[in-house]
Amino acid sequence: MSTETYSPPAGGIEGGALSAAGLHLAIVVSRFNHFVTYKLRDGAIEAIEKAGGALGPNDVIEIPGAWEFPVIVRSLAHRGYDAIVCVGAVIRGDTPHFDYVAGEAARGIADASAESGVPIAFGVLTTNTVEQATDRAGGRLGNKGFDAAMTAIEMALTLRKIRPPRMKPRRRRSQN
Ligand code: INI
Repeated sequence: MSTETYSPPAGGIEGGALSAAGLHLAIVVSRFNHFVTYKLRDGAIEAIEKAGGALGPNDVIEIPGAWEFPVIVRSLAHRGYDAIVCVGAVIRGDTPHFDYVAGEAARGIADASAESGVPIAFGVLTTNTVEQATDRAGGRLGNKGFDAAMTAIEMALTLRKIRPPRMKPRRRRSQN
């Protein structure tokens, strides 16, 4: 089992190399297992603020469960965000439900990111027990929401370096 958390590049968060200032970021948080996911969300918000970023009132979006991630991130990816952070918790129960929910959430998020070219960080815990989840949501193994947000910031900055920011479409002059 890996206990590694996000490791910033040289000159990382404190050094300003990972500045989120001016980035348009969204956090999508699933409410299922909210005693875990709200802690992940708070970790993601903390990371963005620590990196000098700001979130608008509509940039933290709640969805019912992890199954709903694909449809929402697919839509958000076309709304001008530089990166999106998904935080959720799928915890194994007595039935195979876990496998469907976790598998489709992961696949849908990966597909939306690859198709849109917008980084979408996967801060969705998939664990066998509640304890494994709480350990990773501000517990003894850190906060994977924080880590996912830092990953999203780093990826947005990396893409800015290797490609110019998208031009805003020019408004057409009215004919009269
Ligand atoms: N959703 C989760 O985010 N985590 C879970 O652990 C979970 N389990 O175990 O059922 C879960 N189910 C709900 C699912 O994401 C959908 O919201 C639901 O099926 C309605 O589409």
